[in-house]
Amino acid sequence: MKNKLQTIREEFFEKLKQAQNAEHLREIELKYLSRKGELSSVMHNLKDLSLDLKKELGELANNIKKELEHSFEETKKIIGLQADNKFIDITIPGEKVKRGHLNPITIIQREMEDLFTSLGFIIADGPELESDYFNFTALNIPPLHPARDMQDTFYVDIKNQEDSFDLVMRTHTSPVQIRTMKKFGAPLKAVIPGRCFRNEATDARHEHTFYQFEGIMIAENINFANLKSLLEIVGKKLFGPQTKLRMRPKFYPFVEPGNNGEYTCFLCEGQGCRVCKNTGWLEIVGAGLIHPNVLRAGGIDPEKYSGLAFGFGLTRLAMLKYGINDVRLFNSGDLKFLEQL
Ligand code: FA5
Repeated sequence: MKNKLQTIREEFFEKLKQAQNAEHLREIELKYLSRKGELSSVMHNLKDLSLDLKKELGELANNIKKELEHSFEETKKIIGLQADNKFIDITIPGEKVKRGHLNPITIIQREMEDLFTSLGFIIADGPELESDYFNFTALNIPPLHPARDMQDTFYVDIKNQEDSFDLVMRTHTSPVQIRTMKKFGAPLKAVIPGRCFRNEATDARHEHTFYQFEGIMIAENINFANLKSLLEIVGKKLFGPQTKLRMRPKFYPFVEPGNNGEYTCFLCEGQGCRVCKNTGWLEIVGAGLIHPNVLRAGGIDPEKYSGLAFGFGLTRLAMLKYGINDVRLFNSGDLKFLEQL
């Protein structure tokens, strides 16, 4: 039996040396290493031997088995690598790298930024976690004023040994009006794109997280005509030269007079359709002349300067432009939604 084992070993290595492909390997495995292979059948016969012989030959058989299996695996690796290399065709074009693309909100934001920087506006930025003061009080919405109910948000209490104050996730980009006034003074032309948050019962048009695009222009003698002509320019740029603007009164505590800017619907051109809910008009921007209290909070003298301000819902603009019917899709993380745009 010892001889038989040695013969199997020699034959195995002879065959392995000659093996050139996966098929040869399969044959060797079947003949020597499989459950019905030669090695197994010798090991099976060990059971009829005396205890001493069983011990001696059993050990030998096991060692040979390990040796053959190890060599077999090594050869398999080498033949596998050769097979892989053999089929490399360097003339085949490489695999296409998948490119990402800009989010629809970023596209609209950049379009708006291009327009306003070409008109001499700077682009300003501010924190998303804002003080209660900048988000409300400085914008002429004092504590306990009913106007606070218009924009509920997420409050963050910061308490430490020296201090205790309220921070809020900003409900609009308007607090950056005050920050920009304090930093640059008047005259001033700035736009402020950014993310806002509200404690909303969400639906197809309301999200807890969305984007706005704010603008202010402060100088001597800024008046309503300046606001109207500026918003007309934006409307034509966004929706085409035929676009008309109408402005209707709306209360915002930080502007006086305050109003809602509406554009003729780009789809039906004012005739009435699904996009404009048959009104012919799209409500897109809140705007007005900056309230004197707000200029004061920004360190600007309202006797000398006046200003205009507006705030677009950037997310809603992207919805209109791309025909997206549910605002919640933007934050859904669903790549299928983003990839189709
Ligand atoms: C404001 O936030 C004012 N700060 C805008 C403003 C600036 C007025 C300067 C005057 C002067 P309002 O709450 O209407 O206003 O929001 C402005 C726009 O943000 C809305 O028209 C809408 O397009 C968008 N918006 C508001 N809430 C949500 C929401 N939950 N989800 C998506 N978009 C929203």
